[in-house]
Amino acid sequence: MNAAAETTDFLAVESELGAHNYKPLDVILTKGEGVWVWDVDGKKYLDCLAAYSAVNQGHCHPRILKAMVDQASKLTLTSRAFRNDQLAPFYEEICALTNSSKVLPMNSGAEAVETAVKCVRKWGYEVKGVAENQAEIIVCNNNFHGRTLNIVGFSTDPSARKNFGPFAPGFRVVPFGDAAALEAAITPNTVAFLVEPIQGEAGVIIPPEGYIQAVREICTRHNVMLILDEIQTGLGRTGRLLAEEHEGVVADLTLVGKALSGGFYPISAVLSNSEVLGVLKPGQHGSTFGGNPLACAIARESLKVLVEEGMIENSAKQGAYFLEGLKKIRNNAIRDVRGRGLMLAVEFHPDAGGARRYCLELKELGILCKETHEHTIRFAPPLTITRDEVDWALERIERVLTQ
Ligand code: IF1
Repeated sequence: MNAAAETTDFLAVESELGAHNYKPLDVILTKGEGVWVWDVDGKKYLDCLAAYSAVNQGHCHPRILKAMVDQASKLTLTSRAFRNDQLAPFYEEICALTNSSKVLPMNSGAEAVETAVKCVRKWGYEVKGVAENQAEIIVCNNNFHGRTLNIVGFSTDPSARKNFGPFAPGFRVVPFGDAAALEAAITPNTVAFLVEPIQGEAGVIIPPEGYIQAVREICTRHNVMLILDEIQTGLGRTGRLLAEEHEGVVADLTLVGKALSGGFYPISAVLSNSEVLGVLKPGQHGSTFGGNPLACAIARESLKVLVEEGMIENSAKQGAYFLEGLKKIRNNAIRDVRGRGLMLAVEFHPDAGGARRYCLELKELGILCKETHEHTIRFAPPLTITRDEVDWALERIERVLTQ
């Protein structure tokens, strides 16, 4: 088959045999290297999504690949019924890097969120003294924390919730960015506040300066656990290792995932700076693949690469330059341009016809990006992007957005 025929067949087979729970761009990728990906027709694209920040280190990073292949040739999975020689070093390295005192490894981001919810509830009953089954957790409107039933149960996105009920009780929703609203929602049964430092899926919504500091102080004063979901904002995306650092805040539980594996393998972790993880006793939580030696070996190298190759500093530097370039683009349809580090967004006015058409036009010019909630384009390339590659992207983005 020639490549063009192959592309058509991919679409037909996906449409016929796959569930239609996504509406991807019609590009069939076959190779990735650094910030670049290639489709089956040999066309090259700059990846401005980085798998929603799971490929911060760049596609197929050679050092992470080597760590994966070496470990996969030795030992991949033991279950947690036995120990392995990668888990303790992973614990030491991620706790030292994030100044954490306890860690619980899981696989997907949603599993890390669910694990944190279970732990803060258990802490609430066994340490804080909340009556059994009365624990409340506060979340924000327009949150995105994953797709499991419990998590969509506290989503405010109708399409994430419709016809998936009934949902678990015990969650309250407050406006994002409003610390006073958080304090007003706290009751004696409140055990935690779960929030993204910057709301990713909602469209890179950056809270007012000082919000995270304010919620940290409120949670401390009310003996409520602060859970920061850094699954998307963490690991260098916003120009710091963790987004919480922009406000000098230390959460009680910090959730990481995605780039914890550099895009090679599902790995997530619940990091704790308090003893809330200490409430778990053997047999009370776990997962078949959680903390497996292959995952740990990959995560160890992914973290090393992020730090040793200056990706966090590069995210801050290139992100500031990228944002400045986006802000210079003149188009009356643009409502807002915002971002922190390499977590950037261009929001269009609701009556401007939607952002997807710009994504389609950018694809034709060799840039892959994704709209969110119809009117916003996110630009979030791998943190390895160079100044020249940002210039290459900006020239094309300006061309499309000013047509
Ligand atoms: C998809 C969105 C982003 C996350 C935060 C937890 C999770 C995610 C802040 C759960 C995952 C992913 C899910 C992925 C697309 C992507 C996404 F568009 F869905 F919302 F990034 F914004 N917390 N986000 O962003 O992690 O269980 O997926 O490993 O559903 O296609 P996960």
